[in-house]
Amino acid sequence: MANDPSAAGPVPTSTAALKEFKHFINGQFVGSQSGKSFEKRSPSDNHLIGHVHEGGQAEVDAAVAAGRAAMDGPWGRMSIDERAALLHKVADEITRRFADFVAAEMADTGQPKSMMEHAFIPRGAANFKIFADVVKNVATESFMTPTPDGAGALNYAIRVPKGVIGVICPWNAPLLLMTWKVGPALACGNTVIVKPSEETPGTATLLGEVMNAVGVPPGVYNVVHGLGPNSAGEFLTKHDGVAAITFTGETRTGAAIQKAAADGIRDVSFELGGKNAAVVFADCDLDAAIEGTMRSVFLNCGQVCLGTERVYVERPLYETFVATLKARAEALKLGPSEEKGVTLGPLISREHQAKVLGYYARAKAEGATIVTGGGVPEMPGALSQGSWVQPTIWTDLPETASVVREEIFGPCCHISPFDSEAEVIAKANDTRYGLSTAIWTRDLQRAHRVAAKIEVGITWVNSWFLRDLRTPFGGSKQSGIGREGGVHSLEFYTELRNICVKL
Ligand code: NAD
Ligand code: 6OD
Repeated sequence: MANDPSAAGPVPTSTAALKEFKHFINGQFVGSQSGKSFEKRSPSDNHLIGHVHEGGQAEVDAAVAAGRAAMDGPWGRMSIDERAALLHKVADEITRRFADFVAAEMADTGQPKSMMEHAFIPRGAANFKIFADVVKNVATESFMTPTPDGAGALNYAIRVPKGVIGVICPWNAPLLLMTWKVGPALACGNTVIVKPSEETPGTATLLGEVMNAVGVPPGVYNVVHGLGPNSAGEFLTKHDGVAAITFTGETRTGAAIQKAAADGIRDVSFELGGKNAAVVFADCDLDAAIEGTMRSVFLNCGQVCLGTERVYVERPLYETFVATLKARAEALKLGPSEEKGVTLGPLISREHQAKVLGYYARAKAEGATIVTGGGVPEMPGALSQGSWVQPTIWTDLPETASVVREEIFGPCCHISPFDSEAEVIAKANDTRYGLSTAIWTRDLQRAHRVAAKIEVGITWVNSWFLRDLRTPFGGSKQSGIGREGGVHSLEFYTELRNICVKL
């Protein structure tokens, strides 16, 4: 029998181990002036992990003042070399405290330890090193300009930090996604105020300890915990002391933030939602395509913005592909982070579980063939209280079905057959999103041709989530504004100023 996630069964609590997540402002851990807080519970078994201080206007004001003062203080006077050296120390300290970061992220997200150890936490450290190195090596432009007197003028550009940057983060890869913004922001000489997701307060808080340990001046890295609307998130986006806002999260939230940023004409950088397609041609290396699609559908329990929720398979391979993916999905091992061999964790929260299960119900109601999954798995003991869902595959739905059109952000995909290149390109593009695609084929001419026609910011050919941090990263259409990565991050985190010198 499947578990009923809405059943309010006994919730294990251990008051002895309860954590208190405080804000990190001006180099100090502080509680909320209002005394307000909210609970953080484990996605795996719903036990109470701790309480998170909820920041309000007072904490945002204090963080902005600290960030501004640091810009005017030692941080603002540091040379690029000194700043870069300090950011290398931040990365090294994350690596030294690797086990603490892995533990904090596992507690918050419930995802497998191996994924934290091999991907998400190392990227947290790498994000500081790459941008520290990039800023030291980027040239600006200069022009010799002719003038009527024949002496000419020299135009040259300099890059300056923008100021205090608001960094608003999601819960799905907390440290990776936060440092992907904080790394370049600090490398460029800005200060930051991070508003982590309410679901994942752990690693952003821990990073405060790292900053102090390596001697990053107070006020450079600030964290204000809280919620979105009418809480720390909204107050941060509306604060006129915040020069620019970088946000990763849902497209709908991005629209609210863009409105807030319009007051004061502040710049925004957005990494938003996706409804990404995988395009599998019959000539592909089937093992590689299955392996890659398994990762792109089920990694992080499907909670990856780049993940695949629509799979299009060329008709001669369709039956084989569906049967093979089904067998592999059914072999996934669900369980808690620390358990050996676990390949699928829970969803982030009961609220998200209810959203994903709502889509599972709609798929059924809209006439899907449920190839596998579609419900809540039976989990033993305390795990029965967690936010688990079955890995799920559907077929036979029209392109208009809600699970084919809307971002679900769970371990699920719809697979459908196609007969021609033109047909699959049209289907892949028939969405308001434009984040990523994976194309699987041995015909590289076709791969280049199709890749150029798919309206997304990132296309992988015969791979998925293979990252080079120097490349432009971001979404088209409603999947984002701007590009991050390598020199592209500098476009957002600095302002170019031109200086014209009459000779
Ligand atoms: P979310 O939009 O619900 O929340 C993200 C953050 O915004 C949280 O910190 C939240 O507190 C804050 N927030 C909410 N409302 C706000 C408001 N009005 N003003 C200011 N802040 C506000 O997103 P989520 O559920 O945490 O993350 C999942 C979403 O993120 C998915 O849509 C996923 O596709 C997207 N995502 C995109 C990328 C990318 O690179 N494109 C990466 C990861 C996640
Ligand atoms: O790899 C990255 O830099 C990145 N921003 C990944 C985003 C993953 C989304 O869930």
